[in-house]
Amino acid sequence: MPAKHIISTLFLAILPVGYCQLAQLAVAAGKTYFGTATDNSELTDSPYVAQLGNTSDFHQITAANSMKWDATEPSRGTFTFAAGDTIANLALNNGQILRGHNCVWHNQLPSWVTSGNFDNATLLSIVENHCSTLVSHYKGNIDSWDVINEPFNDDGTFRQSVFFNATGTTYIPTALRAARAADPNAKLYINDFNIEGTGAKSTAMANLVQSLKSQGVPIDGIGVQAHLIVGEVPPTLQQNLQSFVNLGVEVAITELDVRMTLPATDALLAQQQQDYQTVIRACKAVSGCIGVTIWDWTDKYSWVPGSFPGQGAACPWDENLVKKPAYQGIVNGWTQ
Ligand code: 9MR
Repeated sequence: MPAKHIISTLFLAILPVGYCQLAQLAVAAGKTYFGTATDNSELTDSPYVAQLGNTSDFHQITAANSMKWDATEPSRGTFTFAAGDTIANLALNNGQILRGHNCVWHNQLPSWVTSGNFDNATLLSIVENHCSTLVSHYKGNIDSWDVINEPFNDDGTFRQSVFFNATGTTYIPTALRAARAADPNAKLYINDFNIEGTGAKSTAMANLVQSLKSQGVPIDGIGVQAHLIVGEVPPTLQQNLQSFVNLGVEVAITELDVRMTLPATDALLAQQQQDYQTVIRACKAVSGCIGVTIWDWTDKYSWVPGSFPGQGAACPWDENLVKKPAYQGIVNGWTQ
């Protein structure tokens, strides 16, 4: 961790609990960070930017889109880092920890990757070059990278992505090794959704991590996205986080939000408060759960309504940047 982060972390740790906000409480609970995703298009909104830079609540950020493949290598061998750099510089200026998201994902790929009909060896060299160049560019600035994003189907089989179809699972160690070589100090993660509770997909993730470790492939963490539904936090969450940690890796909650069917009623917001509290408490209880990131902090910029019509209100602040009961749920999760 850069010296700036160590100093801000120490500062957070000595504040009395009554004055504390989300990041301070996370540190007081022994965690490395509490943070949020953000996106470049949001950075023209001054009140939004002010709260984004409030390190008492957020001392970690993730770029929601601008470090993805379509943003960073839109044509083969041509790398564009301007948008990603904006987020990286914001983090640096604010003294916030930065998470890299992501190197290899089936989504948000440029068409030269999806339609290239590359053979195994060529696609592996493309994956290697992409990860190596991306991770090298941000070397020293990024604490953890989601090197592999969403490799599984919900039944625990491997997703039939362009990478899997050409290389089987070989793209996974190729990407991880390239990332390790590019920035030996960054922690390397595999990140997925619907691995919050126990089940086929979580078992598949555990088996993959175990197999990578037994082959000496670098892997440091499992990212549990936690795009959840109000009233449906899996009861096995804490147990599942612990079983991931027992594999010899750390875990992070990387993309937390809790959506509901609109309109948001008092009862739904109260349940959402409880759900946020349950998730935070589970991370608190598992020492290898190192931090939590919410997938943006305000409903104003949540991805949910765009992907699930009729649903939303998933974040701890509402569309007017006002704290919802969910905020108190996070506070309670860290403190109780
Ligand atoms: O928040 C991101 C949204 O702006 C994009 O339109 C979307 C495209 O798929 O990706 C969102 O972020 C996703 C993340 O990268 C991976 N996990 C699921 C997230 C929500 O879709």
